[in-house]
Amino acid sequence: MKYSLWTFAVLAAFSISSCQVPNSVKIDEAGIIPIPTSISSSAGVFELAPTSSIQLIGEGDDLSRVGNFLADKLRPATGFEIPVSNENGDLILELVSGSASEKYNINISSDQVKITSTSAAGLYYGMQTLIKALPVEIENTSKVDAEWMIGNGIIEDQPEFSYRGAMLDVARHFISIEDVKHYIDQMGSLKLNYLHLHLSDDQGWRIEIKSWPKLTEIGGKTEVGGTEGGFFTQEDYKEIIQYAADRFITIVPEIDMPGHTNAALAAYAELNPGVNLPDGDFATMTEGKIDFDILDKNPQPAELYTGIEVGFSTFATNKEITYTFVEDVIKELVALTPGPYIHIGGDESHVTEKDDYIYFVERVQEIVIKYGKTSIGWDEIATAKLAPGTVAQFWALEENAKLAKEQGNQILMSPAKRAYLDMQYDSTSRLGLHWAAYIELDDSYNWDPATYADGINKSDILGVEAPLWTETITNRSDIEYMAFPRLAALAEVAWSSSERRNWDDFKKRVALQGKRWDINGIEFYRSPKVDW
Ligand code: TNX
Repeated sequence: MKYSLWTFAVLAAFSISSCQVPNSVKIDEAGIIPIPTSISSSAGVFELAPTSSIQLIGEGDDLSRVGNFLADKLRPATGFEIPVSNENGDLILELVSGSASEKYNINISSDQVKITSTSAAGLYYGMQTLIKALPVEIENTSKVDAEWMIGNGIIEDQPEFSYRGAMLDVARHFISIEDVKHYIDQMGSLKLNYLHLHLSDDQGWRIEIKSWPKLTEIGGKTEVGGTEGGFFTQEDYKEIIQYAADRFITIVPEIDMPGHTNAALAAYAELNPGVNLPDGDFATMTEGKIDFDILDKNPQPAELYTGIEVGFSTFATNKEITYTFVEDVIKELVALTPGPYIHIGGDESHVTEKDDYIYFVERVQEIVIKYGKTSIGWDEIATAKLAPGTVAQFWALEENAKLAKEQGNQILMSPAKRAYLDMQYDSTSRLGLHWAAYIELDDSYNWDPATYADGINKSDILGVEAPLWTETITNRSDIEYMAFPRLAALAEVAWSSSERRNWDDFKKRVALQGKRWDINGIEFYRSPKVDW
């Protein structure tokens, strides 16, 4: 016999490891969400080994933090030590010189994986891609037996939009700091980079303001349904900001005004318009007529509100005390908030006279500018004169988005029919509203921000944000049911180009993502559109 059995066995083993890469480990078959700009797969595999280690090339705390994140993610399931250092390693994170961008590359060969970027944020996104390129078992928090293989290849990736956001409404139901952090973790894994916190509404005021303490003492007491509310102390808020920043996520705080302000109006009588009398209060009536002078001097505090109807409250836009108040709040928020934006709300102010509304929005933008920040507001603010740089968040009316564009301002895309995570999936969904639409997973996925609204093009758009309103949502499990899998679809809409997006392909990838969510204990909605 010319060839021994051994030779045959060695040849067979060689061909499996270097040529016939099983489909399950091919890099272009991995369930990477959002889909990268380009993936090219080649022969062979990289395998994580007990001796694997992370090598950092470059300087800075951000770089070490990304290295440690990766190590912390890989250690539990593999049981490997995975040291992090500047010494030679087979998992390389390299900060390269060049103007900082979120772009990254990954080069996977049989002996090493190398991620390069000009920024630590880019390396963080590369790391998230690498994790999704590994077998789903990597999500386990204790050791499992698996072959930790990744198919060889090259990934090049960069985001389509610079603002990729999610919003949590912590006002209708208060959401604990732990649950906010948990949401931030999920956002990071989907390469989202802005978390908008809706901190005040009719039903609650959720951020401590030291100069106006009754906002939280009174305004934070309750929530929708009458259960106990809550609020973030300034220390809590700073903790959230840091936790988010460690994951390259910027917090955008929102104080919704001049409407949606009942909680503040319950805390401070003087912010109320004088004529806002509770039913049946005749104390300020003279001969059956309301005495407006007395009311203006002695306005009544509003009652705390625990329902879900909106549009009935307004600050007194004609009183100086209102602007003193707004300035104090903005000053304290700005001192705590490193990000560039303050969200000033501005939606559904149905009981504010149009002229008063415009005056208010214009004045509040100036206050935000005075403290060095840029305003974002719901699309209605575009009916006022927008300051340069102010961003209009499109949720309802295309004509408002157009008004913003005509003024030379950018638009943040959150069309309620596609991007609202509080909309029901269908009529059987156990939670959610449906005033805008029923939104199944394919509806969240199959739209293009750059063509969605007539006349609004890619260059007019700052980015995409997925808001989660919490009228019907009370805890982590509710959040997970509404946000997942749709947040993954919207993250791909925000990150990946429309040419790269494909529903049939996404369906396969999100099914793999579902396995990860199962391991993470995330109670996502099992959309019937996907073969989970
Ligand atoms: C409309 S979206 C609102 C919110 C509600 C939401 C419920 C927007 C700017 N205003 O106050 O929570 O609908 O889907």
